[in-house]
Amino acid sequence: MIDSRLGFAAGEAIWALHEALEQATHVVALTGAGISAESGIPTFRGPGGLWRTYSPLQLAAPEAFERDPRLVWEWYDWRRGLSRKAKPNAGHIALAEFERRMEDERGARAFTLVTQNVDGLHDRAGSRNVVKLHGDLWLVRCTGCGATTRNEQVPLPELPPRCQCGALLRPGVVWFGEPLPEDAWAQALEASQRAQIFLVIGTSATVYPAAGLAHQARRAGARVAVVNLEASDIDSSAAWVLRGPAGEILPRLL
Ligand code: BV8
Ligand code: ZN
Repeated sequence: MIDSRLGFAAGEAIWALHEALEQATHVVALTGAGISAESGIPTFRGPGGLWRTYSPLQLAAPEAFERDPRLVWEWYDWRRGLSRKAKPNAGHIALAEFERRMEDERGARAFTLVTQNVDGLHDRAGSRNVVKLHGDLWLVRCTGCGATTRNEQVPLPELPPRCQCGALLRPGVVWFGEPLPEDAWAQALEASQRAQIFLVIGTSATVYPAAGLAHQARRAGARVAVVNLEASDIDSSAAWVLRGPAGEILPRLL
């Protein structure tokens, strides 16, 4: 595939970016649903991203949960089942190995993986420091007493699940209109200010503030690289655009 801006075949763009990564002392990678697509988990906007006749934008929202907690939980129970069956793919694994190499060669905070995904596949691939901007499918939080616990039951025995205190449990994820976890956001921001290279992998870069991290990094001097199947809003501010599946590109790149 030819990248119009650089006039290289993707292969040469991969080489140029690989060289730049070799020199970098601080790298951030921001991932989205696209990196889990090759593990069989449908993306938000791509084919198969619909569940029954609902769009994620309708279901991943507090109003939907207020209105019909059982319906929302049926969707999350379905996604938990998919995520459990899914295996980390070569893209997840390449990022976990890159984290280890960067740590060995350049120290503990040389590489920061920031994800919008909630499926837990980065953790299962061996990534150790995963900044989860939008929470975690495997956490549930009580709408009454606020207790947050890890719950990996698939399927859930009853929908909607309830806390011992009797109140409804909700998925431990960030819905539209909800603030991001403060510590995760602070960590992502801090790493983005330090990065020389900011990788944007498998995301349509349409949801904020997550998508804004690449602009923050660039303003602080980073060069942005995109690995994505399709064009996205972020391409215009990228020094490299590698068009193709993350599962193929990342092992070659990293
Ligand atoms: C907040 C967790 C404020 C839940 C998710 C109007 C304008 C601008 C912004 C807004 C607006 N109205 C509202 C907002 C804010 C809103 C927002 O950005 N809305 C968008 C839709 C416009 N944001 C929020 O509400 C955020 N909170 O702003 O709070 C606030 C502050 C203080 C106090 C109170 C409130 C919270 C947003 C978090 C929502 N939760 N997920 C769950 O998962 O169930 S969002 C969800 O969709 C993901 O987490 C991700 O962030 C987002 C986008 O999905 P992607 O990961 O990018 O996936 P997508 O399908 O879109 O794209 C996949 C890409 O991969 C494609 O490009 C495809 O080509 C590519 N691909 C496919 N296969 C491959 C591949 N690439 C490589 N290899 C492959 N094999
Ligand atoms: Zn409770």
